[in-house]
Amino acid sequence: MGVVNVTPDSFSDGGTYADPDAAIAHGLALAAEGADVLDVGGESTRPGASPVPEAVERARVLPVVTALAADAGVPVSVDTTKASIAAAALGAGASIVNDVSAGLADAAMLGVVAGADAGFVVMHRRGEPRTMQDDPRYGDVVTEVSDFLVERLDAAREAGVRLDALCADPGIGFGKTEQHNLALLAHLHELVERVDVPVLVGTSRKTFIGSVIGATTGTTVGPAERDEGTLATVVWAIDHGAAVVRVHAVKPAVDAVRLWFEMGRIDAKAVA
Ligand code: PMM
Repeated sequence: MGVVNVTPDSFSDGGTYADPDAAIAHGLALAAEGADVLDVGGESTRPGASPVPEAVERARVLPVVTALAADAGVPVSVDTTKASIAAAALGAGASIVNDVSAGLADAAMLGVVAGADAGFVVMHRRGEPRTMQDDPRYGDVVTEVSDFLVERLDAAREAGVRLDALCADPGIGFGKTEQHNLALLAHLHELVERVDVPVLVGTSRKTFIGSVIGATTGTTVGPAERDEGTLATVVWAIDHGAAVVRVHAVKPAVDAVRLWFEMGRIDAKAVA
């Protein structure tokens, strides 16, 4: 899944593709690099971000969804917590809703997704972007995140979303410390088994990657310098059962996963 942020303030690529034409060109380039899905977002979810008014989000997202759904040749998802934006994007050709609130931010969301027979990504987060990194605590992060996802997947099914339209996401970096993120990745297989639907993992350029590298090198590692670290988490996530990885840099991820795949299927005894 390639990230297309049409925002002035995302932590990872803020402002680079705020103009719709630049975002469309970027999405087409990501599809050409091998993205199987393009995820278009018009509201930053970075820690500390403020909510975006509906009209602003709509104006950012719709032209980009419309163009990419028509021309990219891959499914388009819309990264939103608002049912009205989801409905408009689905009407404009998107086929998946990626909701970082798991349908909790807007009571109309599950009905919109079910009514459109769209795909739905259910993500775990703790708190709102403005406050979510204020000392998050868990007793057992893997179990608590898994329990939440199972509960929200059940709610989506009860609202009429088909089981085969659902995907679950532990929400790396959303109300989690570096240790919580590492624990969720370390035990990803347990979460994958628990939720029993395809799992999406989004580690790309997140703070914990910079922290881990910075702790050993004694430097500050900004988002633009986190792609190599991201790759390790991408291969790890796929190797531990993730079905989808959400990344900014698509080509390196596609290449790395191709190598992982070939290593996994080689029959050493059949090699002369
Ligand atoms: N991360 C971000 C935004 N949307 N959606 C899902 N499902 N999973 C994620 O991990 C996720 C997301 C934040 O990253 P960005 O600001 O670079 O898009």
